[in-house]
Amino acid sequence: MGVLNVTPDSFWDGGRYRHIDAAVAHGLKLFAEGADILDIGGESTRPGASAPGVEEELQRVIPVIERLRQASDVAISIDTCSAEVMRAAAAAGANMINDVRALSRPGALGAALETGLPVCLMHMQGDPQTMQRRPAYVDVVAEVKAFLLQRAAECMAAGLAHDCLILDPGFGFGKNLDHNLSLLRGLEELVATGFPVMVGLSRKSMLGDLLGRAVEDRLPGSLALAIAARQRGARIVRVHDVAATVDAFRTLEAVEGLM
Ligand code: 8Y7
Repeated sequence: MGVLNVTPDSFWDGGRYRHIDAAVAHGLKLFAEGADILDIGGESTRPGASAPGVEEELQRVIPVIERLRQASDVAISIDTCSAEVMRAAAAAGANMINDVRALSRPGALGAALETGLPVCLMHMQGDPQTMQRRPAYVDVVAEVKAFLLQRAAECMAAGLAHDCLILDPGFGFGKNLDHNLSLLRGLEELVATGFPVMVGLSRKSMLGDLLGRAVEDRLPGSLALAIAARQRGARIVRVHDVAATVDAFRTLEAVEGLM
């Protein structure tokens, strides 16, 4: 899965259409590099970020989805927590919902159900404003797994099909370096639930903590984390660097005799 963020700082100035053009071009580039899915997001969930209004989020993502849908048959994931954005994205041709709040916002579960699309449920401790202040767990693997299974059960009770659910431990979302490493070491426990597992590790601050590197110098570390996740059974790996990750995975597959 390639990351396509549509979250410029000043989206409402005269540069708006240029931003949309650039986002579409970047999405098509990631598709050509081998991404099976593009994850399109209009709300920054980085630590400390504040949320845009729903109108602004719609204005950012819907034109990009429409244009990518016209231009290619890449699978499109909408990265949103908003019921309204889920509905509009599905109508514009999105194929999947990625909700870092696991359908907890009012109306989100109902909207996801209406779309009939698969949904990635992600674990987060706290909210993006405050989550990295003092994350705390007794047993991070057990707690994240229990939360995701509970949420999956609630979604299925509401009518979502088992086949439509994907689970994600939410690396960096209310987790310190030790928590993130424990979750990655224990990823097979989540894989053993039988739900497909998705991970996002690309260029995250755990690599800053581990290596002391700035975000632009975290590709080698990101590839190591992507490989570690894949070896433990992750089915969807959300990355910024598609071409490099495809090379790493093709190499891994050759070694493992998968191709
Ligand atoms: C993740 C994510 C981000 C992740 C899922 C970043 C939207 C932060 N990370 N969605 N989104 N899993 N499912 O650094 O780990 O890319 S945004």
